[in-house]
Amino acid sequence: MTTVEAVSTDSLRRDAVRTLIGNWRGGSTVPTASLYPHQWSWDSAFNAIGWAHIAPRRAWAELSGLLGAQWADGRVPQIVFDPAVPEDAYFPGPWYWRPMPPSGPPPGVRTSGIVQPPMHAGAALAVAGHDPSALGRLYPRLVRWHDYLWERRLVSRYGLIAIVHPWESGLDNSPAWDAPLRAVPAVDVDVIAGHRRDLLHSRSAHRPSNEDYARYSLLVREYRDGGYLDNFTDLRFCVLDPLMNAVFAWSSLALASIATRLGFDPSPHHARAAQLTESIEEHLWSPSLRSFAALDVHTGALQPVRTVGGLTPLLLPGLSAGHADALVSTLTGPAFALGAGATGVPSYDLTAPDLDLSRYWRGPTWASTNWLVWKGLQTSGREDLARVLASNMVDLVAGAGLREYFDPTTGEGLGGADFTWTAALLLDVLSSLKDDR
Ligand code: 9WN
Repeated sequence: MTTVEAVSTDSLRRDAVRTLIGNWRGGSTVPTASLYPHQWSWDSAFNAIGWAHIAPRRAWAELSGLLGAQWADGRVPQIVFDPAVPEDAYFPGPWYWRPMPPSGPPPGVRTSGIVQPPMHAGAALAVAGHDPSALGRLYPRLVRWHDYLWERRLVSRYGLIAIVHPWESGLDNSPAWDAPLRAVPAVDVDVIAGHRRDLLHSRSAHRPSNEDYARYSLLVREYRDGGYLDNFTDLRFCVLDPLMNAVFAWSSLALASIATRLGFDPSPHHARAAQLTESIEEHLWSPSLRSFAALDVHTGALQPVRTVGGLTPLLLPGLSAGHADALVSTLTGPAFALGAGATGVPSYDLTAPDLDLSRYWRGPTWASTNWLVWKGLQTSGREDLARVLASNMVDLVAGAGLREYFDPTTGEGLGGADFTWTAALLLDVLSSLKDDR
């Protein structure tokens, strides 16, 4: 594989800046022009972290635009649709999510009705390190977003928040959803296959199956027809995901820091982070996997698979030393092989029989999850491994360009090209490597 020595970091930085600028649409950045032509929620948070290094005003515009589409009930939608993009450019487009309930988006704003991991307070705190100007304006919206998750998505029996669709996880096609998705019938497979637009831009071997798309679509229709109410017993898919909960706890700590900076009371945010951390440790730890795992609320079963999401509680400073050490040994062992053969953290266990190194979220490595694990290693005091992962992230781009994802064993670039979060997070990593020297 080409390494960072062979391609100068200046030219990588230039490519990253060019990609961010090329994907900028005046108020937000599309993840990649043809495959994902709208604004995505957790992408925007990662994008803002990158923009902060070169144009903090754009970082704030990105976060403000997303939070401007916040629903009346406080949720921040997974997608904000660009009205200038044709209805059928992406499936499911705006029509599929309608009608919107009274608790929905502001008038005239078209969004999907599900959410994604709440990276935004963490991103806002990072942007504020470069330019704090919009922090006070965004704080009340961030608080309402966290309140929505805490009040409407909390499964009180477990003290954790639920996702009601695999797309809410960000790791959409992860093997962690296979068993919970078996409870969802694959209906109208041919009709849905005909609606798909992703296969026009990406190889079918890299994307989810038509059967899974039929299941995803049915889940959307049922949630929509129920008025987007979070009545878990009525929803076929209801899962406690370690990444969703770890990111929520991490962002709650960021919101506490923001509150302190602005002169507000940080204690509710601290309390949530502590409760989430405790519940993650109590309910999502799998001793046999030596990792955290997703829990299906309907069956009570922990999913018996190791995925990168299970490693992300490393982000939490309150995690017990025992769990943090076990996660690090899982990360460096044969399943993820950090520093031991893999470049970047694979999205799925390299020893699993159904590993698929080119299919999305079933093996490839991604900038977004690498960045979360990188931050997690720093939080857990594993600077040595954090540096290995940071150089892996740079090497992947040096070898294959700013792709959506990569084969962690060969470094081959996969999925969409000129991918915004790959560029944005590369800028962040390059800046930290520079600071290290
Ligand atoms: C559905 C935009 C998004 C990311 C997700 C990634 C992929 C969408 C899709 O692209 O999901 O949300 O159509 O496959 O899985 O994490 O936010 O980059």
